[in-house]
Amino acid sequence: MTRVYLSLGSNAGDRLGVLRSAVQRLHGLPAVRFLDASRLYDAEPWESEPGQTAGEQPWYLNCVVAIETSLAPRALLAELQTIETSLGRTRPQGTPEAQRFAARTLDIDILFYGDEVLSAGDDLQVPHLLLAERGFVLRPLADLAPELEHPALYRSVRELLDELVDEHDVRAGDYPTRWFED
Ligand code: PH2
Ligand code: MG
Ligand code: MG
Repeated sequence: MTRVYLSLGSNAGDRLGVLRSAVQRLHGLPAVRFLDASRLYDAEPWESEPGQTAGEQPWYLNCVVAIETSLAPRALLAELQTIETSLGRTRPQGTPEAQRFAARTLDIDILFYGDEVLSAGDDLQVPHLLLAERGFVLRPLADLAPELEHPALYRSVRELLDELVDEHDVRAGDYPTRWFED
C-alpha cells in the first residue's frame, strides 16, 4: 500500500456536497483505504481564463485527502477521473487551455504518490508540479502532513508553506472540522 495525498477542488454547483460525495466514492474503491481529510478552505481561483479577472470566476472549495492504495499511479488516476465524471465534471470541448480554465464541479489531483517522482505525460506528473506555489494546496496539506518531505525539493510541507509567496486568498471556511464521513 502506498500513501497518497490528493487535492480536491470544486467551484461550481453544490461545492460541499460534491466534496462529500467524492470522499464517499473514495471510500467505495476496493483498492483504496481512506485515511483522513483536511479542513475546508474557500480559495480564490488561482488562474482564470486569459482575459478574465479572477473575480469573475467563482471561488473554490478546496481540501486535501490522504489515502492508502494498492493501485499503480495510472490506475489510480483512472479511478479518480471516473469519480470526477460521475459527480458531474464535464470536460469541455476545445483547446487544452479552454479545458484547463473551465469551472469545474470536481477536480481531483494527485499531489504525492509515496515518495515517487514520476513524469508520465502531461496528465501524470507526481509530485504535482505546482504544489509548492499554491496556498490552496499547501494550507490543507499542512493540516494533514506538515512534516512530509517533498521528494524532489527536499523541503517539508511546513517549510514550503512558510516560504510560500502566493497572493491568492485562502480562507479557512466556517465549516465543521469533521465535514466528511470516515
Ligand atoms: N484548480 C485549478 C485552477 N485554479 N484555484 C483554486 N483556488 N483551487 C483549485 O482547486 C484550482 C484553482 C485547476 O485544477
Ligand atoms: Mg487541478
Ligand atoms: Mg485535475
